[in-house]
Parts: sequence; C-alpha cells; structure tokens
Amino acid sequence: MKACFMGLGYIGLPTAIIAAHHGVEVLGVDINPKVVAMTNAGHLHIIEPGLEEMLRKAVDSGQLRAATQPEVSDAYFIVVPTPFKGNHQPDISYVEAATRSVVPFLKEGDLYVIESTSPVGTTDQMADLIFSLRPELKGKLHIAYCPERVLPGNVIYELVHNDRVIGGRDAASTERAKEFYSHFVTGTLHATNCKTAEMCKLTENSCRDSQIAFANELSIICDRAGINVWELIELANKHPRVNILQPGCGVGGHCIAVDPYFITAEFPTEARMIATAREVNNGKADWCAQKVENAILRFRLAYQRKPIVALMGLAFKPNIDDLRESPAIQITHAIITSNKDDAELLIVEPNIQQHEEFQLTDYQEAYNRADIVVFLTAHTPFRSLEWSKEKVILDFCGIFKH
Ligand code: SAJ
Repeated sequence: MKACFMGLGYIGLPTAIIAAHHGVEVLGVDINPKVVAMTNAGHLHIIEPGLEEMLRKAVDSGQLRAATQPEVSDAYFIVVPTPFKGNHQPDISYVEAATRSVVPFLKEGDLYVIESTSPVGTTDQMADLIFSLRPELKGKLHIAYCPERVLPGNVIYELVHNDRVIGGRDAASTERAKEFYSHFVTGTLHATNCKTAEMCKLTENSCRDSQIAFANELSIICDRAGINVWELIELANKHPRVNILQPGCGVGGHCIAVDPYFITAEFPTEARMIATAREVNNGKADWCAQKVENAILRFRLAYQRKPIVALMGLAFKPNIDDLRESPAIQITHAIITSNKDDAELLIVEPNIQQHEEFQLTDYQEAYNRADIVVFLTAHTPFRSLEWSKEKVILDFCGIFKH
C-alpha cells in the first residue's frame, strides 16, 4: 500500500509519520521545498513532542519520503490548510490545487480522502472536479472525507486512539477508507456520508467555540457584578449536568476561531448562535484590551507617572509556543498602538526564545518590576508567582483563581 499525503503541516506530517510506522509506504508532498528538505533529513519543522524521533526512524527505514510533487500511489490524502478570505468566506483553493495535482496520477480503484476542515459539499465538489478532468474514472474511485480531531501537543496519542468519523461518497468508499485508517487507528471508525462528516468537524469546533463564549460572556457579567467568575464556575459545575468551560482573553488557534465561519458563511440566516459565539469571543479580546488601557489611565492619574505593564503570555493557549491567531497578540498590539507613550511594556512568553517583533522579558523579572500585571495566557510557570497587593493584577485567564 502506497499513500501520498498532500500537505506536511500540523496534521499531514504526523499522520504521514504514523502511517509509515504502520507499514504504509508514504510519500509526503509539500509545496514548500524547505519543508521537504527538512523532512527528508529527518528534522521536524513543526513542534510536537516525541515526533522527531519517529520521523527519523521512518526516513531511515525508507518507509517515508518527501517531495514537492505527488507520484503514482494507491491512496491520496488532502491535508492542506483551509483558511478564510475577507468577509469570513472559506477559501478551499489549497484543497482544489492539491486535488488538481493528484488528478493525473489517479487510476481505477484508488482512494482519495480529504482531511482538511472543509465547508459542507467540498468532497462532492472535488469529486466533480476529478471526474470533469478524468471522466473515464467515474464510478471507479473511492472518495471520502475523514476529519482529524487531534489536540496539538498530544498528536501521537490522539491520532491513534481517537475515534474518527469517515464519510464516503458511497458505502464502498467508506469501507475502503475505513480499511486504510484501521492500519493505525485503534479508536472506533464511525461510518457516515461525506456531507455529515464535513459538518461533524465544523460542529465539534463550533460547539467548543459556543461553550467558551458562554464562559467569556459570564466573565464580563461577573466583572460588572463584582463576582469571582472562577469560583462561580467551580460551584456551578458541581451540578451533575453543568460543565462550564474556562473564560480567557478570547479564542485563538487555527481551528476553533476559524471553523464556525464555515457554517455561518453558508447558513447566514440559520446560524445565529454560532455567529454570536464568534462575536462574543472576538469581543472578549477587545474588552480585555480596553480594561488594560483603563488601568494604565487610572495609574497615571493616581501616581502621575508611566506604569510598567507586564503582558504575560503570547501563545493562543497554555503551555505551547503556538502564536497563530492568538488573542494575546491582538491585545498586545492594541495596547502598543494606543499606549506607546503612556506605559513601559514588558512582554513575556516563556515558551519561545525570541520574537521577530517583540523584545521578550523573563516572566519572573517582568512580574517583579511591573506596576500592572496582565495575565493573557495561563502558562503553568505563571502559577508559581505570588499574589501581590502592591500591584494592579488583571487576571484574564485565572492564574490566581481565588
Ligand atoms: N479556550 C478557552 N477556554 C477553555 C478552553 C479553550 O478560552 O475552557 C481557548 C484556548 O485558550 C484557545 C482556544 O480556546 O485560545 C482553542 O483551544 P482548544 O484547546 O480548545 O482547541 P485547539 O484549537 O487547540 O484544538 C481544537 C480541538 N477541538 C475541540 O476540542 C472540539 C481539537 O480536538 C481539534 O482537532 C482542533 O481544534 C482542530 O484541528 O480542529
């Protein structure tokens, strides 16, 4: 069995490596020659604990190779990004480009699977594209949609153990795709059709976005009401059927802050709550920035000098170095723009060595020096800091819950 993975990013590369470890002959394809060179040299271009060693083994054993162009294979996996364009419209041009590049290699009996998060109907649309270019293959390919649901940082475990949803264009396609994934997935493979599988991925991330929006809205209400939101949530969660998530300074990353727009773009009239959740979560970052600006102003009025402000955390979630779509960065930019002459800013991100735009300060030093401390990301080391009555502390992510 030879499989071609189109896209060697955060999902494509780990999946290619795991498949190679389970006896599949893998060709990883990426349009970026640097990624291809690094992969062939056994170096990981993404950060994922434990994965580099697996990559090296797969390359050394000849089970995995990378290239900038696909080759004849038995199965093709589309694992490329699906960002959104202006006005939050999904952009499936990478899926289309990757599909076009495998079309010349397809032959009777092959498996073609989209893993990229995609708007409902994308798999059918790509099937139409394939058959418009290769009409002789109509009815002779297995075409399916199979989303991933792994959490960055725990990818090796979750790629194997998570259940997966597999939606074929017909029962034979679903069966063929299930056969492939059973090479390395020990979780249950749930069969469905491709539209349901596409919607399932969007539903999972929209559900989480809505639940986080609830927590974020609650945090703003509690701030007005003078109630400790962390204590409130802890108490409410003692109810056997209530499970409120944690508020933060917004929602970041490339998934949860993006995927709900794939639903709202297509169903603008119906998707009212999903759209509102996006607004609430985006609005939380603006609200946090406003809170910091007000604190700076109040400090200046009270002490007639510029405060030192520590901005703690840039990553989009705790204990990672991933800054993609991070609300903490958005807030940092907003504060720099509106307060560059009103405060001395110390920017902290313990998970990265340096940043091309910001000069970084050690977290302990920043905390010691600051008059105003703003917790943006709940990195574990921050929890070792001691609460200080001398400082203004804006704790947006629950470092000092009580
Ligand atoms: N967040 C909160 N409060 C919480 C939980 C999260 O504010 O209680 C924030 C985080 O700080 C972060 C954002 O939400 O900014 C997203 O973080 P996350 O850990 O919820 O999710 P991601 O984006 O790392 O990964 C999600 C996962 N999806 C779900 O949990 C439904 C993952 O399983 C998916 O594979 C991934 O999206 C994806 O690739 O789609």
